[in-house]
Amino acid sequence: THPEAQWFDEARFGIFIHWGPYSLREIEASWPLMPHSSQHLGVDVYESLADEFNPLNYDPKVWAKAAKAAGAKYIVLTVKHHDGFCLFDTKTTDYNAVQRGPKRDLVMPFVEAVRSEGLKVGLYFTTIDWHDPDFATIPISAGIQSPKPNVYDPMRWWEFHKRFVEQLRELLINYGRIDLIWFDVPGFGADRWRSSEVKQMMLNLQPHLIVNNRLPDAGDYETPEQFVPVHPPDEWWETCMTMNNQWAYHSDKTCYKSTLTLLNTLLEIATKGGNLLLNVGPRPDGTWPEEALERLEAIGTWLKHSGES
Ligand code: FUL
Repeated sequence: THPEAQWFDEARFGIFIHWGPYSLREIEASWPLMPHSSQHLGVDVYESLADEFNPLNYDPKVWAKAAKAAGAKYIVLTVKHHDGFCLFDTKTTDYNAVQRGPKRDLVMPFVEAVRSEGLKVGLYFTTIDWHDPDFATIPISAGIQSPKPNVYDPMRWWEFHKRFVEQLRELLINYGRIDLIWFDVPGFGADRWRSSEVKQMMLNLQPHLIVNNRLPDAGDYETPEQFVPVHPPDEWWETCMTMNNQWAYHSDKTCYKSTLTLLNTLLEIATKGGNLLLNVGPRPDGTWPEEALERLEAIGTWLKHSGES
């Protein structure tokens, strides 16, 4: 890896952010599109949330300050989850924040705020896209299906793939320095994603970039989800974890992990040489839940007093 990627090896603590139109309904990101979901919404109802989404109190400077005070070294924001809604400006689809509800690019102020606090900028960008009409042509045998009708057509797959690459290019060209791309859903194998070509394209644009292992065979680090590995991998790794039991915003205050539990997790991960990517699900207006802020503040105070940050 590039020398300017070494920060990841020492970071220990980052903040993950799951935020989008789904936050309006306190449902999980994207998965309610699936018919078997207990939070199921039909595609039309789900996608109409994009027009309702209007985060009037969105101030990513406040986010970045809260993350920094907690002792975090980087922040990763869901710029596109499986539902396909883009928080950034893109020419590839009109299902994006500039053309729907907010009528503005939500990623630009985020990257600027994170950078100005001296934190590293991470963008979560899932490989799959349930809005894209050509994505639905993934073969059923690939495992992850689309909630939309599913007819495999390889020509249409590559049409989708073109837009996938174009969106990555937009993210790596239009927003200045990006430190990390957090892919999701490591399905279908490297050939279907042209992983090595895609990785080379990304490194040509931003040579210091770190990529997680959910783009098949292209990752710089491993991503255990919701657990701390008993035997940590030899290579770089990062556990991502929720503070409550949903990635996206939920108002239930009763199911949060205690500060002590979160601190224990962070210390165990640090001892084992990994990073903790701890999730916050902002409210639809753009503010962070009190429960999350209190815990982050307490973690920051502890880290400061113990001389860890
Ligand atoms: C998973 C996703 O399906 C979840 O919605 C969430 O984004 C988590 C971090 O990764 O694979």
